[in-house]
Amino acid sequence: MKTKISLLLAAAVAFFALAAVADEPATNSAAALGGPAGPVPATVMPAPATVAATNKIVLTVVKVDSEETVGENGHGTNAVDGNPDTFWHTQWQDASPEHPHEIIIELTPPSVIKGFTYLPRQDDSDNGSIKDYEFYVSNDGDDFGQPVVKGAFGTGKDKKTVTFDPVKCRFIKLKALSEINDAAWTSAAEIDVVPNN
Ligand SMILES: [Ca+2]
Repeated sequence: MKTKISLLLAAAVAFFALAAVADEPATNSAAALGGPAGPVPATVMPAPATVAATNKIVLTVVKVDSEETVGENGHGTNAVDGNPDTFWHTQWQDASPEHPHEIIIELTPPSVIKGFTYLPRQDDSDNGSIKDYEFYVSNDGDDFGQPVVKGAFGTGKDKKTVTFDPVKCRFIKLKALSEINDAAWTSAAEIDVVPNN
């Protein structure tokens, strides 16, 4: 009888010992979740990435028929750099190619636009300021079809805005047919589009 009781006690001790061990991980886990003892990786979120909050269309010059890069900084890219003090100017140093002159600009992303703007050069000279123009759009950069709009800019240094029915496109082309003083050049401080929104 005494042996049986001892065996039962031993079994009971073993049972509670095993139960305590089995319980241990759960106890530790609960302590980790609720206790102050250190960070809990699963609940630590990384800082959110900064997302540029802008819908601005990025303009990239893909072609100009002519640009002066020796006598002055007349690169075509100056027409979309956001700086009114820099401008695209067709060649004049060793030769002055005749009209028409044109600049092709890619829109990223392709966008629905309802117009474009032209800012003439903002220094004291009028050389190259556009008079007669044609404006085209394209989806592939090759086929521009018929002009979306054509007209003539007035004189003056103010920004000219031309609007038309909204059209989706990936490329625009501004073709200059004449200069306000009938010289051979074309210049542009800034060319931009008017988004349809
Ligand atoms: Ca510029």
